Amino acid sequence: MAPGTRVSKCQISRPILIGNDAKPLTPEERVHAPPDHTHTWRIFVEGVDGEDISKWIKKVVFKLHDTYNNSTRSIESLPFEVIETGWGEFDIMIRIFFVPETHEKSLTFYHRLKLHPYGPRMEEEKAAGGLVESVQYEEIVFNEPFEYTYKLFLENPIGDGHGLAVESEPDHPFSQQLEQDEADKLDMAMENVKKTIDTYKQQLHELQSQKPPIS
Ligand code: SLL
Repeated sequence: MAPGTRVSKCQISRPILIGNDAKPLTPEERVHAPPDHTHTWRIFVEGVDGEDISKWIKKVVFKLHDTYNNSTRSIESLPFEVIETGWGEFDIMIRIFFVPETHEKSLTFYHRLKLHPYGPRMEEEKAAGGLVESVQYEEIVFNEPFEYTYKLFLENPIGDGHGLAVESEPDHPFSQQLEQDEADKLDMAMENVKKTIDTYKQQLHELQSQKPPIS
């Protein structure tokens, strides 16, 4: 396996947790916070089972609501999190950038910031003094990963090994080669369409030039 090449016909998936916790500000904290702020909250991207995700995630950019100063927060080291206070719930855009060795494009996720007790755990959350948590489990799939990513995940299994590389079927539908073949076919089809249009244009031109002038 040569370095800097993709491991063909292989997929690796890695789970991450994207979420937030929040709790009402205490009277003491409210004194120091802006007058309309009611909660303190934390938005985060974390590994599962305490995995050090900075081995493959370079930075995480959290795009907060425009009511926040410097609403784009770029976090370039662990923990990938933003702690803030506020009064309202909103969607946070989360962009994950991978370390250059993976050669992977960034990925975007959304998380709805939860501040108040509701949903199936409402009673529990109320009993906990309004401490709420909203966490989503995501699985990032690396299709035909570069050798760096392949080795990294193979050498650092998490949990019961779920997320390790899986050898896929020989006719794996998403291989880079098949993708390139499809792109080539599309290019050829486009070329043919262009040629046909040119031929028709030429024919039209000839017909028009033969037409007797309107009297
Ligand atoms: C709502 N659509 O109405 C949402 C907007 C805005 C949240 C929520 C305070 C920011 C700041 C804050 O909590 N903004 O003042 O720094 O619920």
